[in-house]
Amino acid sequence: MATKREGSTLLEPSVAKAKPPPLYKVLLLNDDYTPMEFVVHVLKKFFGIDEERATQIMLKVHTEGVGVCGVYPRDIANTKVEQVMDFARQHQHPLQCTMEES
Ligand code: NFA
Repeated sequence: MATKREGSTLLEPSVAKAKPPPLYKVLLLNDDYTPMEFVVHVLKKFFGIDEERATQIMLKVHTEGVGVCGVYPRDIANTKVEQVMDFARQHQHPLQCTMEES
């Protein structure tokens, strides 16, 4: 049997370590039309962020093009993206929300 060594990528299958599940960043993207107050509202409503921090994140998205709303396991991140996209569509704003492995 192969000897198990810390840091090795060549482990015997029977002693392979379980990898922790990946985390995903949920991102908001800037656009020219969605009102700033709507973006702040989204950050408070779906990500539990307070007014001051939500305003900081909104301004980062506005000036830099993208910002992180939070970091979650895949299914939770995916649900957040769907909730934000549905809410923006219901209000006829073009706000885009996406996710990427963190
Ligand atoms: N850029 C938008 C505006 O000037 C505000 C905005 C911020 C939109 C963050 C999307 C994300 N009204």
